[in-house]
Amino acid sequence: MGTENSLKLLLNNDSLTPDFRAIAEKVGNGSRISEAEGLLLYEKGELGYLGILANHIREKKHGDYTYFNRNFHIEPTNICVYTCNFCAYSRLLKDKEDGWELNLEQMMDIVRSYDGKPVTEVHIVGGVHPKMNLEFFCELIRQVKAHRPLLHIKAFTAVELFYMFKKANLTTEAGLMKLKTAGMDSIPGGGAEIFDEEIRNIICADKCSADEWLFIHQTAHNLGIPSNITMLYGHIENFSHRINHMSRVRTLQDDTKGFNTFIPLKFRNGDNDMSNVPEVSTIEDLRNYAVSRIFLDNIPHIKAYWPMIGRSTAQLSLAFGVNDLDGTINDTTKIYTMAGAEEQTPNLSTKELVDLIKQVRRHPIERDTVYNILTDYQDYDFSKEEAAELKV
Ligand code: V47
Ligand code: SF4
Repeated sequence: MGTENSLKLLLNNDSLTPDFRAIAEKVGNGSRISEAEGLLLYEKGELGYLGILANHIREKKHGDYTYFNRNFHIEPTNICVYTCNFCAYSRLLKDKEDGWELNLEQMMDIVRSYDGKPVTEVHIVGGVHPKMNLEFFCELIRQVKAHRPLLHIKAFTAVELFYMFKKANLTTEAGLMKLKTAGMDSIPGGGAEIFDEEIRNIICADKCSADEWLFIHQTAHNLGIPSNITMLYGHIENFSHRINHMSRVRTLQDDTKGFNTFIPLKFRNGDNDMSNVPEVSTIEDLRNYAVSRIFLDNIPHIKAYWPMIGRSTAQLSLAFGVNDLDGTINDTTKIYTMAGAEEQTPNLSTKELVDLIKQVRRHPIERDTVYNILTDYQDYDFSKEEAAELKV
């Protein structure tokens, strides 16, 4: 049954209350819901109802297309000057024997290990090391670009950037221009956590504020650097904090149009200072994806980060507004593994990712970082790649 029919059936249902009918009508005619309506969806929206609305929007925007890319991560260090309570990954400089610090050569070795492999993006993020400065990272980016000019470099959360620019005594604009000139192509969405100041002060008091995070992304967008945006949910925040977070995103996006993708990140409670906080259920994950899709009418893509939620929930999420599954990753990130995420060795070959998408009757599309379509995998013959050992 098509998405139009599902919405029609929903609207024909006499037991729909006026407020839920009004929201469904707005979704049907493509208009924006209010913060109060977003909150109502979180508080009282039933999973089936949310799924119909979110899927309607997803299919209006993207049909069955489900995007992924072929990427790998570099995590330069897990030494961090900050002490976010939810973070299982970072170590303070004084405990550095417990952590890692990669030098330029070691990071270039990682890049070179992908020579000849069809990856299109490197995602570089890590802890905020007091001694890894802007010059060091500009040099890393220059070397990566010199070695592989077509590799898209998505690098550094606003939290890392804020610290780097402050230490270098540069304005946000000047710092971003230096990185852009070195070859940085876009900025990932990490570090946003939850913008509400009260909650932010409890879970990550010492790093850049919500306004500072948003200002870095706003400036990046104005300089032609696209970015993503995350939301860490399912800890001590409540639904109105999530709506407030997304409302700030929506407002900035109206102005800049620079965000490509919204990425809800489920709080995982393994081995961190918030291990006493229970994790939310899979149902809550699906409800959250759906409300995000419905609320963020001006954000093109909603991503489920499969290493975090696992393959089955990632598949389910594709019926609740999600249209992107990030990338093959190749076991190159530790940030979730260390917090007890589903996937302890996150690694999917392209074929496995394609099969995962096809199993739930969606249409797998390889994209580049900014969503240009690279390959349609619906009827793809993998035998040539396998024969050439290009498997990633
Ligand atoms: O900001 C840390 C999160 C983020 C935990 O832009 C945790 O394409 C849950 O932002 N439980 C960094 N989450 C990763 C990130 C990201 C990932 C994938 C794609 C993109 C993109 C961005 O990881 C941090 C923080 O919110 N995080 N610890 C935890 N215990
Ligand atoms: Fe550092 Fe990022 Fe961990 Fe916070 S979440 S402690 S900024 S590595």
